[in-house]
Amino acid sequence: MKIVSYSIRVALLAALLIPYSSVAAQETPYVPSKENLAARQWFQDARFGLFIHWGVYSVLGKGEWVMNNDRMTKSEYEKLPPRFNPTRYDAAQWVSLAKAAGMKYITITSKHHDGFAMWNTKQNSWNIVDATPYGKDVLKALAEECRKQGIKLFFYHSHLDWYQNEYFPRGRTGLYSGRPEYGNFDKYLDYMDDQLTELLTEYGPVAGIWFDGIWDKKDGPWRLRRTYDLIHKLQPAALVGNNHHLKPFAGEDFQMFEKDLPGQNVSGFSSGSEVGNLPLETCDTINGAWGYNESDKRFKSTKQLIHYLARAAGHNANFLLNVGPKPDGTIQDEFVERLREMGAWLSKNGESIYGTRGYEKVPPRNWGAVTQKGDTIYVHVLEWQDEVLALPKLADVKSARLLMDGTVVKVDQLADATLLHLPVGKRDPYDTVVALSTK
Ligand code: FHN
Repeated sequence: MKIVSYSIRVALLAALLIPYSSVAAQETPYVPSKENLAARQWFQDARFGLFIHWGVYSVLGKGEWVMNNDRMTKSEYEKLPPRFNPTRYDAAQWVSLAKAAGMKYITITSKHHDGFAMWNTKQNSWNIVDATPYGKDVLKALAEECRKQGIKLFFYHSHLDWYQNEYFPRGRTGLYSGRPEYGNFDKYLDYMDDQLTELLTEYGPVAGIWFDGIWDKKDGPWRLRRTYDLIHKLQPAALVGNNHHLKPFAGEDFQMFEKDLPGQNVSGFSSGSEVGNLPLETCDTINGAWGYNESDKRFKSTKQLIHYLARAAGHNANFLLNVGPKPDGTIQDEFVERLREMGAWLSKNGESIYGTRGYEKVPPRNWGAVTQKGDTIYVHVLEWQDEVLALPKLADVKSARLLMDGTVVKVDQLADATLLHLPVGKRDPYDTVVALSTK
């Protein structure tokens, strides 16, 4: 009886509180620091990052949603950490792989929706050091290696939590975990802020926090701005992004899209994602899964992945490409192979991606995408069989060459169009880049 009345009180209180979107709209304006603005510039120039979804769920090889999808209770799920012993985890190898792929940053799950901390949190023992035979802090090792090899590190952090009892009232997911029908959501938010404080004070410079999961209870009394301000207080340059699938709120530093280029909604996630004016990022998987999925063999080809990278750049967005490492700490061969092939292409064509911005005069088309840096316009020819490619008139073009080997490309200037004559037999199997010089 006592429990019921408490839960009703909590539910009423939650109902009275304003949804997070309206709270955000009423917030005082956010003025990013000088360090933060510089970090945004770096972020936009970086263009390509490695997303890593890794947790105890990898033991089952059915993706990171297995607790929810298989309707596991907390006590059933608690059997996974004792089985998680990634003895083949080698942070140096992961970072080297990201670098070989041409990536400039890594975003790794510190905590996914199962609430399990992949670092040595002091808040409870639901973490890799206290609950697994491995007993080591994988984020610490990764942070150190990233610093050594000059790669920036972001933490993906789930707002949504299927494990904590205080995550109450619950949202749309995590309903089979066997948690009690009461809890103190404010206490949960304090806990989350305390965990974030650990991540932002004990792991060196953190490039940013990548939030996810707020969509689970989007009208909940989230204290987004308070959390964002805490992050910026602890590390002013840390970039805050939130995968809420909406236009950014005050306090956020970049806008993200999931399995969609900015402005598209193929995934079904992006219906509310009106494109704002912050730096942009889109993320996608190599097969269909974020966390390790043993049976998912629908691998995208290297060509598809390079096309996505080029199209993202044409849309002025970064590409955050995911791997879900195995429970032993290794990354499966199919992923490694594709990442290395992307890196090989980037080693020759990287100047058309890094440090560029989407070229607004020629927005992305089915045939390809266009980027720009300084006096050079880069035409990424992705799906074009013919010899002559017509672009809207680009008045300033002085000369053109293939980026891969310098072959001269003939340009015809018509009254209302610029024609590029693409040399026969000189197509890159992935993306033929024509560099147009305007100087
Ligand atoms: O539920 C998550 C999912 O597991 C994964 O982390 C992706 C990555 O963008 N985001 C969520 C779904 O929007």
